[in-house]
Amino acid sequence: MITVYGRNTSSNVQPVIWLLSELNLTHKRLDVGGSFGGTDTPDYRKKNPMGLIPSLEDGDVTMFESQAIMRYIASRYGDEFWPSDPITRAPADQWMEWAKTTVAPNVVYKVFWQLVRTPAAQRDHATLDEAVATLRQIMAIADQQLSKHDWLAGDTMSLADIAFGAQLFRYFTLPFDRADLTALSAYYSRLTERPAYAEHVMVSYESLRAPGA
Ligand SMILES: N[C@@H](CCC(=O)N[C@@H](CS)C(=O)NCC(=O)O)C(=O)O
Repeated sequence: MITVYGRNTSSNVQPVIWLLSELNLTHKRLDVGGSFGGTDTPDYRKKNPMGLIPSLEDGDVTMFESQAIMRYIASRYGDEFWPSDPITRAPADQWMEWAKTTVAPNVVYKVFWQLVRTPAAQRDHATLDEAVATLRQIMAIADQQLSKHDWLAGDTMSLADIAFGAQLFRYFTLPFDRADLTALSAYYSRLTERPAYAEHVMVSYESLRAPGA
């Protein structure tokens, strides 16, 4: 049985569970992290020395880092989202890294953090404004890509879409000034029609809201 440790409101846990669900893999998710705690025990630190979520156990495999976990799951349990051919896989890998290193810092660690996790009185408006401006530029790149084909890395869904799409619920529901991007909006709309996305990514983040945010 695959076990994922991590609360369902985490932007790093959600893509892992979304992937498991897309692949119809039997798994269980345990509430760990945030208000649930459980990340400081010696036993948990053996799974994840950073004391963060998610962590994964699958038989003899124990690991942390959400993107590595996704690559492990997708390559062990099929070829669908992570092609074994390096040439086919390269664009998916490229956009998957882009989603994590370029999009997530702005959507999650800046805009989401300032608007939801930070009391309004303590909000850092310079950080927020800079991230909003950056997002206008980088989401235009995604929009251009998605105007050429249905998925971020080409004509088939890949881990790039899981890594990127998992951030779009926050991106489209947070109250900030987004660029009007037709292909990106249509892509998000298609994602929201996927049952696994609706169940595991479109999860209310109100429990994470700081008092006064
Ligand atoms: N690079 C790590 C980042 C993990 C991370 O920062 N997780 C956050 C949740 S999104 C966390 O564990 N926060 C502490 C907590 O929830 O207790 C990954 O992708 O797995």
